[in-house]
Amino acid sequence: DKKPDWWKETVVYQLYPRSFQDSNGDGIGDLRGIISRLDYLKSTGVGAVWLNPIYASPNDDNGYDISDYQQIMPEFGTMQDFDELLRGMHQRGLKLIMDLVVNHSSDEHAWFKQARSSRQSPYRDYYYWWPAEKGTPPARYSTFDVHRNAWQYDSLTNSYYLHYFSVKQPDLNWNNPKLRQEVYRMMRFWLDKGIDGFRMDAFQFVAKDPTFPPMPGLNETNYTNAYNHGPRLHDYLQEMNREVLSKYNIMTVAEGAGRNPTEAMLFVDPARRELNMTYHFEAVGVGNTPERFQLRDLKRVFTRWDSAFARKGWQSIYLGSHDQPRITSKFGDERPEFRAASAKLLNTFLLTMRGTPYCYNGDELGMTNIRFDNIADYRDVAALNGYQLVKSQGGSLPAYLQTMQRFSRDNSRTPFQWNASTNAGFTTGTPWIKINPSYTTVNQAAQEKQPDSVLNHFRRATEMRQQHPVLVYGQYQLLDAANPHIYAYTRTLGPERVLIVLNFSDTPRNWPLPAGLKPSGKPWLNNYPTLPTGSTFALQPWQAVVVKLQ
Ligand code: TEU
Ligand code: CA
Repeated sequence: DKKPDWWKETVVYQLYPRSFQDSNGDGIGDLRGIISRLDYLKSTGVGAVWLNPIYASPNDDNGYDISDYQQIMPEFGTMQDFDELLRGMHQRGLKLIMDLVVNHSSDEHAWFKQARSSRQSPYRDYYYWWPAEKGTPPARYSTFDVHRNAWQYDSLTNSYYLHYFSVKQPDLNWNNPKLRQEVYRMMRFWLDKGIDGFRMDAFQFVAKDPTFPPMPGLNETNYTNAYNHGPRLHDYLQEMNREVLSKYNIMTVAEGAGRNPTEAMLFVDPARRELNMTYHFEAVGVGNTPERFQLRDLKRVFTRWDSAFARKGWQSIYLGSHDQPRITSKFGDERPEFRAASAKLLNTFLLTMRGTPYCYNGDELGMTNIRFDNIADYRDVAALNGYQLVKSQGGSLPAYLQTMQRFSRDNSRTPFQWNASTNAGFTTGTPWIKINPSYTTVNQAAQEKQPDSVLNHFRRATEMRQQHPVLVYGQYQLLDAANPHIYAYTRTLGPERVLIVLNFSDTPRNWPLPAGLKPSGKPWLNNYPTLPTGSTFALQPWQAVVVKLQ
């Protein structure tokens, strides 16, 4: 009776424009570079591309500090380039999802320049201010600030302004209906061009109590929870849905999902008419520990979130992004003998869970962390300001650099590895950030030629998901929950049942099939030539098998 939701059946490819393809030799990826790679994108089997911000920006936070929402960043190209990109994508049946960054703007946005100029400015109320005559404002934590203080004193009007992120990212005041209408107008501008949706940056943070009640004990581990779900958040989303989203056939996904699955459901319950999807940080958080992650924790998190959405709502499935280290380094095994197999296993996982899969560019090749050992190599404001903080506190800089080697966001922001020529085919100039030396062996051109490459495995996986609705809609059931090395589950839709078995370890392992499960025919997908058969699967290191059950 009802048309299926396209955004449930598609695979989203997250594309970091700065690092994807440079077309003019300035060392910075750009829109014409992306245009030149559209056939490649199409060939991977993804259906939608989420572009990180491409709007005018002084680039304090690589485009997440926007100075004009309706202009293209000159480094990335022109509005003509954008229109051509969108046309080229639509001609190939690819959807385009844009980043919507409206928790904050740049301090160089015209609104903020006006707002800071005078307490009487009509734009004053577009941002949050605390007049200094009221004393020091109640403590708020900022994740990127060198002092971790979200209040910045501005002498021009003797007031503090609020910035949850960097000092160049003042928070927009969503309590102000004029601001909200400006945002909706801007959204319509892009939607009327024909874009297919928005990924809504840090959206769970937009609602704030303008009286700023005290939040004692705020720190880097609890600020996300504390800032989540401020008053009227869902009023704003319902208003936005009424006035903008509901008028278009688009997909919306909020970064941040509240504090738990129950809060996440409030964003996506269709009856509430807000958004289609959110994504949470619990799964990626499992790997952000000093020790290597525990597979049982990963299973527990994914299984808990799946069950919360089993009857209504929809999830996003991801392991990596431009904010996270490379998935192969973090959840797989980057050693040369295991890199490819583990990357294929992780992609098998992403494409066989219930929810819309998100692949971060380069993960379809199994790219790995770069591990800079010098602070001068870093570009990320978070890494650089973190270094300043440790330094000013007299902390251990070597220890900080060691942590950054594992967790820095720059690990996943190095240029895409197209081929083995100079600069990996990314640029003819000097790249804005160093290229991972692994490009001589790990690159798209080489993988294109190898039938069993990570890339070609990714293509088989997207095609498999496309062909089998059970992998999109089928019910998920975890098997052998306590097993510390094997992640096994079934997906079931009507009479059809599929088994997925993933050996998350560098050791061959035997996995006895639970009673009653009988494979039927050849696996749909397998990252080894050997087929596990019989009532026990003899699995190779990092082997990943998808097989239909009788
Ligand atoms: O990230 C929001 C967010 O919650 C981040 O603080 C995240 O926890 C952090 O990057 C992990 O290191 C979004 C964008 O994805 C990020 O790239 C931006 O820097 C941030 O918003 C500000 O716009
Ligand atoms: Ca360029």
